[in-house]
Amino acid sequence: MAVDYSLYLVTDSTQAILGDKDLPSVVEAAIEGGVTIVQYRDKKSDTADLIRMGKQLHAITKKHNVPLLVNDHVGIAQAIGAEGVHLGQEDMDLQTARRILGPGAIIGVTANNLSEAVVATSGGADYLGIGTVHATPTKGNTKSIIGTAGVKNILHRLSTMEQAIPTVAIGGINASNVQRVMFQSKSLSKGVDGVAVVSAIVAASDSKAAAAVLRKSIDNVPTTMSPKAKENQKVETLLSQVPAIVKKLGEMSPLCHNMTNLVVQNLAANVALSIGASPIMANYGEEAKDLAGLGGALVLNMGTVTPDRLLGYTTAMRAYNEVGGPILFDPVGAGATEVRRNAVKTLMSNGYFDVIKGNENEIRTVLGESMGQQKGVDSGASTSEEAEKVRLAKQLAARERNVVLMTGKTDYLSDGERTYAIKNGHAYLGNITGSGCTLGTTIAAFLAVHKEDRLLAALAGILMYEIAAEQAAARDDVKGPGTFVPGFLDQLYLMAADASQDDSEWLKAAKVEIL
Ligand code: 3NM
Repeated sequence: MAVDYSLYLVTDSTQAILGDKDLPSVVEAAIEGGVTIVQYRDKKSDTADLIRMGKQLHAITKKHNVPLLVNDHVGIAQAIGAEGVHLGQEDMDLQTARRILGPGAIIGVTANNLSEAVVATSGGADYLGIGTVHATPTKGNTKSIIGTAGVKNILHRLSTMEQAIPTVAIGGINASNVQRVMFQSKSLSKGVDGVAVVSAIVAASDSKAAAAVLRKSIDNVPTTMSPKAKENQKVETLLSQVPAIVKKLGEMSPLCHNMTNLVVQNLAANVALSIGASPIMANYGEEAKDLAGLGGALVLNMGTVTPDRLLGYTTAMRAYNEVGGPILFDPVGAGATEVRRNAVKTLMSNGYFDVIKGNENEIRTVLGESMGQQKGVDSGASTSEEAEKVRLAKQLAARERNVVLMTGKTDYLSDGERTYAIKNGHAYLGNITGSGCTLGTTIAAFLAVHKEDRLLAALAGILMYEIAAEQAAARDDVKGPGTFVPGFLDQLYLMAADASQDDSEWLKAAKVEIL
């Protein structure tokens, strides 16, 4: 029998999740809403109660032709004639369970890492529950939060194995993130077959409606990261859309929420104002819960990171991810210290970034390819050939299914499918502090107003920023880095004003090549 794992309900009978509702009614409503498989999970009840409830649930699932699995208790599964069991790593071993339940039983295993996944698959598991994807209050003793990047790693490994095994992702999955989890965790060769949820259905006041919303999202997961990638490929096609996007930015004046380092606060706020965005420099993560709903974008800049800030960043990421608000991640000095290398891992496993922007060392570190010790936060001279830089940007974008900008004398912009080289900017940008960080601020503002094609939004921001720098450097009153900063802010401001008048002469200076 082919099992449909697409919407996998795991029950919970605790007051915190189920409340005063009746579990069999919740399960039946959830099946009516679109749940395709049910796991009875009860860590507290004694045998008699487990059998009583198990029988009631099985009567319901059988009526709807949906398999019922029992968590952990192989004997209970056998006693009530359930279709199978789900085994955690601390539960009975797979082979013993198989011997007891026979070849026809569905036996699933929880896998938190590559080796657990490989062992369970070669040991004959019928499916894997991969997690914990996001932190969840539902299960206190989860081992580690692996994020969608962790799920993707496991899927990639599984795709190289002889046995094809279905998988479900579990942990903190709900209506607001289910599409992102399914979309992002897909490796080039393999995606999850479904998602397993507890609280998103069991804690909901209307479990049928909650299941139906999840069902609809699962059935409509986007298949490509850039629906416009095909039509928006040629440089001319992209450039022709830039003026309208710059104009829209001025009209919408989106909120540009910066959680950035101590050094660039003032310049970042001024750049945001000059291009026509509305900056807020809120570094306290709890504030993101309100700010994320305002239609803006978030910049997470890792410079001058502290434990407090890291906590704030993860809270803010979550808030923006939940509403689908764009986030730009700037892993400043990613390879400089052990603290920052770990901070990158924490952030990358906590959610999704729409754009990752960094110099070559930083992108390499985020990709997990160590460069050895990086000195400070300066970009340092690059010795790599263009092909190597393109590989790094493209590979990270393909892995994360997002947009990656690798900055340098030439910038490389990729979404894993399309890659461009941008040769604008001026040497003075390298002589002032915060020029990379405030490019991040600029791109974030553009992401907020142009959601259809994030690569194009980023390109518009890069061009406005770097061409303004060229114009500023050419001004008579600009004599060096000190006078460059005010001249640069003026040029950004003037370009925004021109855009409002449909004047986009400046765009003629764009130096963009498709690779
Ligand atoms: N197993 P919710 S996480 C039962 O990581 C369970 O193995 C997990 O609950 C694992 O959908 C989890 O409410 C709880 O976040 C998932």
